[in-house]
Amino acid sequence: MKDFRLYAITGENFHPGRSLEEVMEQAILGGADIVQFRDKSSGKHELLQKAKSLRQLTRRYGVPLIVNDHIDLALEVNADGVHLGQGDVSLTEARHRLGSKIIGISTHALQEAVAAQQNGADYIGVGPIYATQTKADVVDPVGLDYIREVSPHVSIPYVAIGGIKLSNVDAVIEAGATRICAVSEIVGSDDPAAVCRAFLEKLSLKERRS
Ligand code: TZP
Ligand code: MG
Repeated sequence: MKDFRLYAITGENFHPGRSLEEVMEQAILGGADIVQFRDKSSGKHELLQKAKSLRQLTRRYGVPLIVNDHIDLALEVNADGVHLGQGDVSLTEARHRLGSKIIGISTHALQEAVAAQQNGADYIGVGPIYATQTKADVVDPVGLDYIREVSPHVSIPYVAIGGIKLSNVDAVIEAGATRICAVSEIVGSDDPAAVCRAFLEKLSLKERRS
């Protein structure tokens, strides 16, 4: 898979009055280089309409589109891949259905990270680093130590997620993360593009120093 640095996930409840497309376009214009469509409340028809529209948008900018949870939907709109949780279908089954598409999986502990890599994930989510209100059934924060733990054991890309804000991302980067994922900080901002630029500036500063 093409590498990425700033992973923006949709969260429509954070931007009432602004459309999914306009907010995600702003994120992309600010430099988000991968987008995940995550929607836990829409019905089937609405999910399809939104996924199609995000597919058009991301295609226009050459940005990969990942669909959370729904393999069928990802295949239907020809998304670039799927993001799974630990309780979702197995990586083996997902790989069987998705062929060479991107498969990412959330991990919360080292053994999950190692298993994900062994079982063919293309990338893993590492978190939640900090407490977050965005995900209803989220596990307790794993903290920065999990980033330090994962780095030497995993060779596939890993992305830090969970409660990451411009105000705390420096510590996440210091702990070793080179890829950042956020929902509320990006899509809940009045200026998603500026937030994305600021995240990328912080990641670049670290790259220049190392
Ligand atoms: N998976 C782990 S934490 C999380 C997801 C989807 C939510 C992250 O949202 P936020 O708003 O960036 O804390
Ligand atoms: Mg899931």
